[in-house]
Amino acid sequence: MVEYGALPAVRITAADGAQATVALFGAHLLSWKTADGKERMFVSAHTALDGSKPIRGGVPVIFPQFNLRGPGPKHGFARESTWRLTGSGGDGGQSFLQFSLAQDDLAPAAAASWPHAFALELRFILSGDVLEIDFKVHNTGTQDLPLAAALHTYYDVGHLDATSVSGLQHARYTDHHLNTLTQETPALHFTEKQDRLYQAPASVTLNTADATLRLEQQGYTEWVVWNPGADDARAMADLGDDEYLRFICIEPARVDQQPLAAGAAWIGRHRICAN
Ligand code: TA6
Repeated sequence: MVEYGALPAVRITAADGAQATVALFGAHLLSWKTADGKERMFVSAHTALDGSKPIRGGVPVIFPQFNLRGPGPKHGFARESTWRLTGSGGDGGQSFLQFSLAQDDLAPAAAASWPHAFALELRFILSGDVLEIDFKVHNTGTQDLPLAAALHTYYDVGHLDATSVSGLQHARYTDHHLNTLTQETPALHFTEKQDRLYQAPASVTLNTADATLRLEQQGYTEWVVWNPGADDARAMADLGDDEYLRFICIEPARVDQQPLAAGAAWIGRHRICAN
């Protein structure tokens, strides 16, 4: 165990030196360093790191609701719940950490907002310059569970000016004005606020001044791409006025709550490859 701010966290180091740090609060990935020592995650210098609020940065785990698309707390309660470390180890160059959360683990307010029994497993697998995050949701109840899920990943991009996302040309998306459009350009650049929901291909590429990351997903239905831009950033208490220039979020997501049958399991896989 290590301390990250005031949060207990677990750190793993792979054979080649790649490293990941995950807080029990939210099973929240706070840092991912590839074997070259380069930090790939952005965490705001203004975020709470004491469990009193969700963390602004890293990988917030979104469950069972995306944003305000449901009756519960914004982006769900998983990012504000304390998970259990249920596995760790490694072999053959891979290292992993596994966290679990079930209905009995919830704080009273979250439990009161959610009448469905469930069991979550989140597994981080590190090897070389690849991070995989497998997210399993098991409906342990006797009725359908309305399921939305996402990994709200904040990438450290150095500077927004040199950043783009490719692989989305011709994809349909909904923007923050709720217009549904088709992306014409080969790459998305960030000259203003972006909050887009893509019905999109299985992989996209994040290009920054000094890195290329290939992002793949299976089991999810959308990619959400978000940067708040200058005005929204100024209005956020847990983000510095200029910090929006340092990150973008690219999120594998199952945005709308869709029923997961009693006894059934859903698995979302996300693979991030840096080179
Ligand atoms: O994923 C994009 C988004 O849903 C945006 O609409 C924006 O509000 C953001 O997430 C951050 O939400 P948060 O609750 O973490 O402030």
